Amino acid sequence: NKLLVATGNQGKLKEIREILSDIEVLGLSDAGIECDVEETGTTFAENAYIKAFEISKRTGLPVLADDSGLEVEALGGRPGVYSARFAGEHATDDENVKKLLAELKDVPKDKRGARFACAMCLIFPGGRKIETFGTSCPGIIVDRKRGENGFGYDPVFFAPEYGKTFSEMTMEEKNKVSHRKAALTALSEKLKGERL
Ligand code: ITT
Repeated sequence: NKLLVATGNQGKLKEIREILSDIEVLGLSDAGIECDVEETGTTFAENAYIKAFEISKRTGLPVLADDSGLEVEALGGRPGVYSARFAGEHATDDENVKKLLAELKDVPKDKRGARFACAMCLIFPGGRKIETFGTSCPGIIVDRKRGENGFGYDPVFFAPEYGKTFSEMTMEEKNKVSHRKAALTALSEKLKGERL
């Protein structure tokens, strides 16, 4: 019972592995596949489909793709689908977080609301596809990094309900309230226990 996930992001992969604990989850690097699909879509759903479709075409295997990002209210929903490339084409997580904090420098605390969003697309050989979407618990963007866990924007995404940033949560805690968990729960419901 194996599932190939069309991602080169090790942070995503770790979380997906933990959430889908009864399936053997492989990333592109585990399968020796180059991670070079261009994300030309304008929505999370389009990009998830583009990644799943391309890798399933190349391998003939069932493929799951995750396209996700951070939506900040004060920035009109940016960086959104550009979250990975916010500070430039090959930006590091650190550079993206720096750019976000710089853009929010003069925004007061009560206007720093944000959420993560995640689109999942699963494509079977033969072309059947299942698509889902999920959002995280509400958050605010704090003005400095807090915590060591997670990846991406986790160190500055503070969840008031829990009094912690996503980086101060354990993976188990984050996986209860994350956009990725919500999208994968919806996916399991659509699969209704059917084997992959
Ligand atoms: P793949 O396309 O290979 O899956 P990627 O990192 O390019 O990897 P995306 O295009 O979906 O993935 O961009 C998602 C970006 O949004 C990612 O780089 C993070 O910076 C951010 N992000 C998504 N989920 C996150 C999470 O749970 N915690 C923190 N940041 C997250």
